[in-house]
Amino acid sequence: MAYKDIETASRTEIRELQNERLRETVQNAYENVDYYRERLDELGVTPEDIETVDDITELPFTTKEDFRDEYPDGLFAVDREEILRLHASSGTTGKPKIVSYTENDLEVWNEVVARCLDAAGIGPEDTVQNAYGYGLFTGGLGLHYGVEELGATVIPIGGGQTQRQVEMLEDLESDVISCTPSYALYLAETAREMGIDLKDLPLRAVIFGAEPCTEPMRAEIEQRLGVKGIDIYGLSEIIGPGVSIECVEAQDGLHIHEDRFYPEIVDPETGEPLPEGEEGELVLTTLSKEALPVLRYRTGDLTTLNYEKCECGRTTVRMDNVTGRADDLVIVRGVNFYPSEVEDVVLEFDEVAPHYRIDLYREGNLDTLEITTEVVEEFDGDREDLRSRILTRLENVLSFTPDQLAIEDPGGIERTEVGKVKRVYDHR
Ligand code: DLL
Repeated sequence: MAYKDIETASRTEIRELQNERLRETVQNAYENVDYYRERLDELGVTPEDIETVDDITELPFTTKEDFRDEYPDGLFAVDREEILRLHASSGTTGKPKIVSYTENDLEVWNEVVARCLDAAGIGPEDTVQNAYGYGLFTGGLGLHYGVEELGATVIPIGGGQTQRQVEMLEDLESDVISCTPSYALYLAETAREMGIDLKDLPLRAVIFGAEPCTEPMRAEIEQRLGVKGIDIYGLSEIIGPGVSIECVEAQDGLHIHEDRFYPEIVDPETGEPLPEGEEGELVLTTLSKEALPVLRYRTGDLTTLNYEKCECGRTTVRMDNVTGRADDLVIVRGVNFYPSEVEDVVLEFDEVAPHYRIDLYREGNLDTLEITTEVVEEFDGDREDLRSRILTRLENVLSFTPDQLAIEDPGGIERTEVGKVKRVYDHR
């Protein structure tokens, strides 16, 4: 059952609401953000030109560079007095992107996260152990207030303290845990070392997100934790977690809260809109943000959109799971691949653990690729034979031979206890 009527409204009703909210958003951006007013003036576009979402392509894109250039608050549309909270996005280089929320923005955020949890089959009777990091990262507080909004119980444990997490899962009988997919696996490993099998606990779902997760990786999580793995998506620039989620009924794409965020798919190279169903870069426009209205944000995330009605009854558009970003593309000696392709191969082999790293070096003028994975505890076979079988699969999938494939002992690959996992190390 949908939390809000809008989730099952007709496409016409959804469109009407989007048109109205888009007009308000453009007005807000034009009147209150110098940056947008200058950009629109340059393009000769006035807010009156944008009547419906069909006119959205007249608007300029916003990029992560714009956030950096306007650091810290050049994109804000309200005065500091009206801002209740600031967060910052997890950038690894340069200045972070600072994002802000009015009282109303926080209410919207709580609402969309609560709607996500509801779609994931979570209700007021449930206890959610929130293992996303609290602080500037939007994951912790974003999920936290959504759980409370829904009327469920939240355990604000945050990231890390993995043994404590396992104890809490056991002692407080948490029904759900929210964390990154890589952390879910680490949790299962730690539990095992503590002599606890998570499958024996009441835990029934993991709300994972903030990182890509391939289907084999999801299967691994579900099997090791004895849970359903539900994918939640979001980004700080747009709101944080809560942009979209899979419904528990169909788990066939992530329902976007279209009354709050307007999605488009564009060609990552040219920025041209792509026909429905084609894979490209997700572009999002906020439809009701006050403090930080964002027009056509280039998320960098690759996905497709599906407007068919879902078997859960929701009529909102669904996006595919994001397994890669346009800028994740690895290019080695002219060959292109996404890390998710390596992940798929690694997970085909029961003899290796679902952990890997990719190292890129430059030797002279030559790029080299090293892949490292590790065997599972139970493995007692011939490592050389295993290595050559994995290498053959990698050659098939990547269409060239990695320069090195290392197979480490169990635990050989560093785990990420707090924050997002890093799998690609480009030393070039
Ligand atoms: O990661 C917000 C979030 C927190 C989402 C908790 C879900 C759960 P940022 O730190 O700004 O915000 O990073 C946003 O992370 O553009 C994607 O590249 C990636 N990402 C987020 N969710 C998913 C997902 C949070 N479900 C960036 N699948 C996004 C794949 C994801 N990638």
